[in-house]
Amino acid sequence: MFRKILIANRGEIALRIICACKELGIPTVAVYSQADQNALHVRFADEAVCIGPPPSSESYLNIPAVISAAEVTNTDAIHPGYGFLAESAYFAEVCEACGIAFIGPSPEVIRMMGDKDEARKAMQEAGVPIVPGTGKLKSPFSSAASLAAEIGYPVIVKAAAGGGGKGMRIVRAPEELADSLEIAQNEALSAFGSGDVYIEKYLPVARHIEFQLLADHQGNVVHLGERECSIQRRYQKLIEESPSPYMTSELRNTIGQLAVRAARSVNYTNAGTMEFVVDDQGHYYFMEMNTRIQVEHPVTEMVTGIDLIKEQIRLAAREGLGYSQKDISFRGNALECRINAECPETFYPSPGKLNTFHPPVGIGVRVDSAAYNEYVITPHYDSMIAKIITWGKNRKESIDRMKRALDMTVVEGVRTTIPLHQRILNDEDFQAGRISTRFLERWFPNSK
Ligand code: MV4
Repeated sequence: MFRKILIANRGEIALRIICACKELGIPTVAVYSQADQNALHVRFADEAVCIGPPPSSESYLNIPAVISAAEVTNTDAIHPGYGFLAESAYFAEVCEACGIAFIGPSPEVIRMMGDKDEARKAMQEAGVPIVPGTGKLKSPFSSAASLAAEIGYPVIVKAAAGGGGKGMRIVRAPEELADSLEIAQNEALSAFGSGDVYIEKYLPVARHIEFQLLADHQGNVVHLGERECSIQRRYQKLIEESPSPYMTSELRNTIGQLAVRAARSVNYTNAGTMEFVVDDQGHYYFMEMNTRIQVEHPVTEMVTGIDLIKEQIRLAAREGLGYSQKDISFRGNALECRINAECPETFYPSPGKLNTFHPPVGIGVRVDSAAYNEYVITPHYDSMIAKIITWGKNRKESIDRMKRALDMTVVEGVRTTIPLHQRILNDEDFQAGRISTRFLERWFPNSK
């Protein structure tokens, strides 16, 4: 096992990783920017190293600074959390070259999955259904019009280096294609440094369902069921849950086993998520694979009882899984609401000081947060204040708990997404489990 773990992140996920390390008896090192001097991850880690000024490009994304902090503290492993360096194959390689374990999959598999076109090819080879589409297209896109016509409209243009909805454009008719390709290419070039784009058939009423996987270095892979993440706005997830109200245990076994086989076929290790879109007929298609721990991992922890961060650490230390698929069972339902410092109507960030922060408590309620009274949400980082997670013996109990938990949450000083969550939880369609990626369109017709 590791002697000491450095956490290359901030906020609630840094605290979450400290929790796992404390329970495992492993000392921790926090890194922080000048904006985070008073942050809880700094307080609760055993050591802390300032790695630069507030902008993340000069601190949390500064690889030499992070590696130096690991060297001076004699750290033998780094947990990257999510965001920042979590999906940088280059960073994982640098860790390896410095003799520091990267708590995540191999650089090779991070790189493969980071290229959505490569990922699609690998999954197709493993027998996983993918949406009809093209390979990477080259400017001036002379072949695009005929390829898109062959696929059939609507189509969606995606950036190969994208993910999570970045660099995507839905194209409803042939005359919009050329402009969409151009815009997507430019967006991708400035956001990811690569302008590679490709075209897929667009599935209009789709659900976003993702499977959690765990894999050791001996080729053992299990799935921990799915998370339903269809309630999004501008590709920002608002509410996640497990299990999905659409899933049958039969479909879970089918997709789960397929995902397990596919992960094994690319020598996947550590924790990962395979994301699918599922249409109204129950057809499912691979979308992308996330090679990190995800924001919404707690809902899976709540229904399986498995601590995903501890598992990541154990697996990175090359311990075997120690259990198989038949040992994993699912109990009840869990929901997660992301509470952001945002205007609930416009979704504009609302940074500022939390004059009062009182998180909800009580049976079946979990709060993952790094906020406290007088905590300041700075515009330098993302605007999440807390994740409220509820567990119930069934979906109704979990929803009822979430409603009362939100009623008993006090956030003063900034605007939050709590009113929007309350509106969703009180919605008849949501309560009946009738959700899709278009759920919020009715209320926000101008967004995608
Ligand atoms: C799609 C899709 C439908 N058809 N691709 C969005 C995030 C990224 N991981 C993949 N995403 C999607 N890709 C095809 N071919 C639907 C989504 C999607 C979505 C689209 C519009 C509005 C909300 C959405 C929520 C989840 C997934």
